[in-house]
Amino acid sequence: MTATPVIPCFFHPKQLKFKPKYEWAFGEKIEHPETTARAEGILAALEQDPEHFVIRRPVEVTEEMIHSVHDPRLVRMLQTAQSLRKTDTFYPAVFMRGMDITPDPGQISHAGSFCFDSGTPLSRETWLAARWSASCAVTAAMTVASGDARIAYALSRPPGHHATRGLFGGYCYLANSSLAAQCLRTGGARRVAVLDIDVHHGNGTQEVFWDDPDVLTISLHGSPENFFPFFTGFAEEIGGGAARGTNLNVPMPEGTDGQAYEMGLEQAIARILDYDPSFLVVAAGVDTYERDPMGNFGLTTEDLGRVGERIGALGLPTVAVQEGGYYTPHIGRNVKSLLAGLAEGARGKKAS
Ligand code: OKP
Ligand code: ZN
Repeated sequence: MTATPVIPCFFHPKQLKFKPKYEWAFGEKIEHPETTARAEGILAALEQDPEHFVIRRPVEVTEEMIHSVHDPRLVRMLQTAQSLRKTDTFYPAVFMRGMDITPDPGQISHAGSFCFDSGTPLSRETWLAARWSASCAVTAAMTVASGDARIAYALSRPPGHHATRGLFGGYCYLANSSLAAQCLRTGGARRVAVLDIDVHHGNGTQEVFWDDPDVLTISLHGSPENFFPFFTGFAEEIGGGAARGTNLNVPMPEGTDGQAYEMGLEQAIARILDYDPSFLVVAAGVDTYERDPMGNFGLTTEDLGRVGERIGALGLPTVAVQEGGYYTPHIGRNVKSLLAGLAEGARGKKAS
């Protein structure tokens, strides 16, 4: 029995410099869910298993690469936040619209014009952490593109799949998974598929590639009828222009368990097989976990392993980019289960 190859995992300690303070939840001030403990929990679990995972430092993403996905004005706003005072956290609060206004990305008070969600704050460390988070995704993509690894993992934090070309929100500042896909494209890939298994709709990735027939975007998530991000993630959203049919949303009801999830996943798998991409990006949120504090699905740690195995069995060179998944003592083993599943599936060992 041959061992599965070691999975390179990218992480930079600077990603821990950003500590969003709190969030309002129905009038209650709660600790912000996007904590450093999430990343630390994942890192500790991976470090404990050197037979299967090796931690590496990412190469810093270029501004040119960031601009291949993002409006330079969004980047400018995140950089503007670097001049906040050390102790300040800025919550976008003015969301002016419908007037003849020109938001200035050099002015922190205009941040609401570059943001869609008041629960996604800025501090002087946001840009630093977001840039290294994106660097993990892009370096993982380069590692797979070059053939150095068949599967690579980006321990990206803060997450990215809600960030659009021009807006931050949903705890996301830079679109990490989109950047990974774009990087594979510029590396010469014919077609790329992004499969988003975070419990929230990947609205950012959907928007970035909405008109692009060369990137298939798929998201499985809690129905936006009653779940964040509310406005997007419906099955009717299929892509625009020449890209019609290259976006697939699979909304599922609250309480979806491993068995029900499998049906949605099979739909996604069939679409990917039909599209026949040369690379796969997995927007790997683990907030489908039954005890996740933000999620509304009921997957177990073992279910996450089976999901990984099914995706791995596609046999595609794969970049897994961490998205959501909130703190429980199990976050590390959940990510490990998913990644080990990917490796097992890729090896051709059948799911039982
Ligand atoms: C980010 B990712 C709770 C409101 C919900 C936004 C959730 C962002 C999830 N008070 N806040 O997809 O895991
Ligand atoms: Zn999520």
